Amino acid sequence: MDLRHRPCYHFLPLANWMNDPNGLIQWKGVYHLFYQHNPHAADWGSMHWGHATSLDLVHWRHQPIALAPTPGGPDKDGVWSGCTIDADGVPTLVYTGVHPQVQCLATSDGEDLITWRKDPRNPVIAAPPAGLEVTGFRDPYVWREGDDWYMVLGSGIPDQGGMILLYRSPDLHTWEYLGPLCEGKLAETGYNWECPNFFPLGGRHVLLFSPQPLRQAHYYVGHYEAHRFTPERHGLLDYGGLYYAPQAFRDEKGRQICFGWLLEGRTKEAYLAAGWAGVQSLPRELSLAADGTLCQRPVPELRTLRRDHWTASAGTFGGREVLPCEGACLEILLECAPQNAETMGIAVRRSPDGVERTVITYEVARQCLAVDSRMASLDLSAEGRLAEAPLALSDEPLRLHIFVDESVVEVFANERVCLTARVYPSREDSLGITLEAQGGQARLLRLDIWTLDTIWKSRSR
Ligand code: DQQ
Repeated sequence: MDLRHRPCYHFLPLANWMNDPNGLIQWKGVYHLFYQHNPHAADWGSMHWGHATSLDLVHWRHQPIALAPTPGGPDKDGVWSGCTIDADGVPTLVYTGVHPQVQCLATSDGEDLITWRKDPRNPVIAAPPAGLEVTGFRDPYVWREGDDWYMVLGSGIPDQGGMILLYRSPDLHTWEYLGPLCEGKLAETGYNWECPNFFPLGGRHVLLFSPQPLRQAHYYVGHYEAHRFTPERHGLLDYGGLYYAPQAFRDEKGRQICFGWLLEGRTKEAYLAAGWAGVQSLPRELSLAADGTLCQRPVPELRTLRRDHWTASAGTFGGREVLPCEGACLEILLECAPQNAETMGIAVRRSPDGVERTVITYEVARQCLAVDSRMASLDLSAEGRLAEAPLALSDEPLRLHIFVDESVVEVFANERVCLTARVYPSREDSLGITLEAQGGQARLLRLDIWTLDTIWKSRSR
């Protein structure tokens, strides 16, 4: 296996393929992260549920595979995405078995959630609602409301668009279809919605979904009443184009925490050769701004990874300034405001001659934040891109919180826009950082940089 470019503090399995986060839960103090995993290759296929545990959302311990396909069973062709619930004290996984797509249960009697027993009555939902032709029927997300359980499933109607199906059950075994929770338009949000999450937040309801074929994670904030959801606000959880299928859960502190799958940004040949593919995003705490915008911030537990610290005094900057610190695993807090600059930002993973670089720039006139990874690597198997996000700043500085982790650059801007890139510099010395402003000067209000520790005890990362 090729260890180059493997992140040090973003979670990933020891080898092979990972995609969606599944079954996130804090059970008796311990955080559990399950995930879509192919243990046989660094490629999507033969879906299992991998498993890892953590006491702090930052340091993870690999656990044995939680669920594997059962030959001849309803999940013979794969154990696809789903959730974990506390069913009156019994840890219960609700997931999709294929093919065809059906909904199944598994329970654990241990407190450590290591061993799972599939329910002999599986599947508990054997087919889509009678008379409904659907583009997909998967990824259950279940919650308790009153005396009943509710489930949303990702789906869509051919030629119409994505749709969320809503079910209700008194006992997790018999399910009644209540109707569509909400639906989208084909031209706007694709033909099939995957991995729905639906939960209350800040007095409203939030729906997360990942529409095919868009490869984006969307959110709606809106109003839920009488089994219907009316969206009022819409946005993307991440504008980098490599973040998909997020899952959110409420932890014991009452925080709504979200992980998402970070795809590779290199060719399939490259990740097959590397022997690993797929990374989880950092855990992000979700909240709502007063206007209903979904806010995301990295959980404060990540500060325990901070090691060497460098800070700059406030002042102005213009042109390109090489900073006296560097690294491939960094946390950067940058606050700046345009004095008369047209663009301002910071470059990371930069080679001394600037041939390799990843540039994070705010363009003042267009009110646009961009992460440009097109020059991140001289290696042609790295698929760099220019990703942009709208970011209107009124009476506030640009506040960037940047996490560089070998091949991950995860950017939080003013707690309301996220943009993640994958970068694969070819040069060992692509570690530098430059502060950049064009067209004039920018005011530097704050710049703190820390090197970050690895979360793994050995180099097995
Ligand atoms: N990944 C799973 C599906 C889901 C998709 C299969 C989203 O359950 O719809 O690996 O990435």
